[in-house]
Amino acid sequence: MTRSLSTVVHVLSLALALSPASAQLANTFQYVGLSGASAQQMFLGRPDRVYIVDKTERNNITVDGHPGWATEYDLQTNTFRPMAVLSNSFCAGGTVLGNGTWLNVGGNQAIEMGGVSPPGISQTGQNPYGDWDGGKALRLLDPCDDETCEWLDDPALYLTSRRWYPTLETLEDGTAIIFGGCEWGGYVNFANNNQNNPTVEFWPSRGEPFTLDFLIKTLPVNLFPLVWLLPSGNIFIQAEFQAMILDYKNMIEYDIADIPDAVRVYPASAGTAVFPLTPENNWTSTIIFCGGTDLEADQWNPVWAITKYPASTSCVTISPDVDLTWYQDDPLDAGRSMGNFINLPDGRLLLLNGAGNGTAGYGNNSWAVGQSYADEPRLQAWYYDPAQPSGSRWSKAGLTTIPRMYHSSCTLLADGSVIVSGSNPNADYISPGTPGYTFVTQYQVEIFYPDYWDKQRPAPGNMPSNFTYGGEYINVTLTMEDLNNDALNINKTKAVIIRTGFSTHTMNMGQRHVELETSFTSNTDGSATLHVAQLPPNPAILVPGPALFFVVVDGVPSNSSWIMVGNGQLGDQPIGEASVLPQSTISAQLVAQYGKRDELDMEQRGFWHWGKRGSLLWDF
Ligand SMILES: *[C@@H]1O[C@H](CO)[C@@H](O)[C@H](O)[C@H]1NC(C)=O
Ligand SMILES: *[C@@H]1O[C@H](CO)[C@@H](O)[C@H](O)[C@H]1NC(C)=O
Ligand SMILES: *[C@@H]1O[C@H](CO)[C@@H](O)[C@H](O)[C@H]1NC(C)=O
Ligand SMILES: *[C@@H]1O[C@H](CO)[C@@H](O)[C@H](O)[C@H]1NC(C)=O
Ligand SMILES: *[C@@H]1O[C@H](CO)[C@@H](O)[C@H](O)[C@H]1NC(C)=O
Ligand SMILES: *[C@@H]1O[C@H](CO)[C@@H](O)[C@H](O)[C@H]1NC(C)=O
Ligand SMILES: *[C@@H]1O[C@H](CO)[C@@H](O)[C@H](O)[C@H]1NC(C)=O
Ligand SMILES: *[C@@H]1O[C@H](CO)[C@@H](O)[C@H](O)[C@H]1NC(C)=O
Ligand SMILES: *[C@@H]1O[C@H](CO)[C@@H](O)[C@H](O)[C@H]1NC(C)=O
Ligand SMILES: [Cu+2]
Repeated sequence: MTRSLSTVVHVLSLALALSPASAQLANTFQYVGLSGASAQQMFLGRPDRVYIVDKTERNNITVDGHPGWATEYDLQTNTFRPMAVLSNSFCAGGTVLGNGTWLNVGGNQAIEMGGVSPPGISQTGQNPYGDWDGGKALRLLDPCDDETCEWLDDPALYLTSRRWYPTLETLEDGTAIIFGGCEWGGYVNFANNNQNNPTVEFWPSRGEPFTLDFLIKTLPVNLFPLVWLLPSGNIFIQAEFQAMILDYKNMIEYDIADIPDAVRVYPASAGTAVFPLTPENNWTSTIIFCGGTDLEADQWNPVWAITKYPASTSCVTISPDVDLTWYQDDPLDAGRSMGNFINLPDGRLLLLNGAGNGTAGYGNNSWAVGQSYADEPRLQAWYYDPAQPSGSRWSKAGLTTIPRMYHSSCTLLADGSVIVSGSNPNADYISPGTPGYTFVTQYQVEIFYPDYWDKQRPAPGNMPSNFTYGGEYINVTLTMEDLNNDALNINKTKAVIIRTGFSTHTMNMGQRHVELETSFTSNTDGSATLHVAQLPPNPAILVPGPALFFVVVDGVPSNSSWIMVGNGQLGDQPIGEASVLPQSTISAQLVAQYGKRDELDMEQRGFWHWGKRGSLLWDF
């Protein structure tokens, strides 16, 4: 390819990027449909299916003759299918097991209109909403593509203790561990309410629940404790201002230093996530916490105007397996409670949703906004790039018009976009336009399209459908077009697995981004084979179960393939030797040819930026 031809190609691709159909989507939120039930909880269960679970309330769907509180959302048609859930799944937690079954755990007693549960009301479905007591509930779903699957919500499978606001995490063998919660709910877990459930248990059960001192010491702010399995096989837990490491195999607790600046756990509800675990960082977990509120233990009694209290701007990180120090990170542009972090395939994080003042929760206090304990919706989404130097990690993403307050959720989708829905800081359904309510029940589903959306997207061949721990590497093929017509881009290509997690209360339980080791063989025509290692031989880096596999070329992700990590069964996973990759090869001729092209590209990019500022040169 000659210099002048590549210039033409480049200008043409600019023209394409500016065509109206695509140029409008990057960095925008688009309304796509209605969710049927408000998305308090949401997860991607199949490549084109998102599952939504709400608390029992007067939703706009009917199931068995009463309002329903779960739907399946079809991403191809943007329509929903009502689904039956027996019990009140109010503030339940969830995760996906190593065999692909999703769990939804806990909830509240049965309620009537207005979200109230007067003494003596039926706990077995004999009320207007037909809901059963969900306090001990354990609900199972095997997602499907043919609209036949239903939640299995069978009291015979229930837990032995009540858990309202429990956190779930999946373990190395694909089973689940369930943390904490309380018996009867409330804004926080006031010690004098005597309803704390400071225990941990497994599912499938391994016997009596185990009491954690940590979940007693962290009262009253220990609901939905923040929990991550670490590559060491220990578990990191954060609640109130405290933090610890749990050796869950021996149930030994190790306290570490308090988290600086703010409470991050619900209802302070910071945005939290794990940075990508990569070959460069030796698959070390670094966890980030952004926002929350600096309310002290004695300030949680909502007798004062919490909605006027600004949320925290503080961001901190910790890498618990290697260094127990808390580090300050680039702060937020403005305080945020209930921000939600999404791991993007290109290695950045997206922060969206939430509010500038107040916290999660609701009530009828005179100072509440309607019933909301938060105000000042944060409509601006941000990218956070852990690869950038300190001081320049945040950049603006997109702006929505829909407040996503308490009880909203979001998750990455298989095509690299992000679905956002929910918001209902109210005891029951509140319709748009209800006087006195700024924050109504939200059914609108939006998709956020990250800035890579409009770029030439790679469509590699031979995308895998499963990964093992160690074992033979695989080959994925890329054409010159996949490499954006630059043969050298094969050396900027990454292979990434993402578990999207179970989204609720601004946590995406189990969300993880793991980059695999790669090498490549470049062909003389500029196409290439990407050699992709299996996962490192350690299931604690990425637990077994369904996930998304992306190939990312120079920051632009492909559509993902839907994969099963591990052997698809619960139990110890087969572990092989770490994959041994071939040496990377690329012909000297390609380097000479495309090396020059790269220099030309740099000039073009400079020109493009200048043109954009002047906004005259590229007005196609
Ligand atoms: C409620 O359901 C009706 C009938 O399906 C539909 O027309 C309407 O748009 C829905 N409203 C909301 C807010 O979802
Ligand atoms: C996964 O394992 C659980 C626990 O044994 C079981 O209830 C569920 O049916 C299994 N799912 C599949 C798809 O086999
Ligand atoms: C707030 O008041 C409304 C209207 O009276 C009632 O339906 C609702 O249950 C109350 N909510 C709470 C959290 O007390
Ligand atoms: C990477 O982490 C593993 C433990 O997960 C450790 O054994 C190994 O020494 C580390 N390698 C480097 C280069 O730090
Ligand atoms: C949010 O908090 C700030 C700081 O306390 C206050 O100035 C502002 O008025 C609050 N906003 C609302 C809508 O209450
Ligand atoms: C990605 O998938 C969508 C369908 O979900 C399809 O329309 C699009 O062409 C795919 N893009 C690539 C680059 O494979
Ligand atoms: C893994 O994928 C390969 C190739 O796509 C397939 O041949 C094999 O049967 C799969 N294994 C499992 C356990 O699904
Ligand atoms: C992968 O590609 C390399 C060379 O490009 C080849 O030697 C190897 O046999 C291929 N492996 C598989 C599993 O196709
Ligand atoms: C890939 O890029 C790196 C650094 O940019 C360079 O050191 C390496 O030699 C390149 N690999 C090949 C095979 O060209
Ligand atoms: Cu809640």
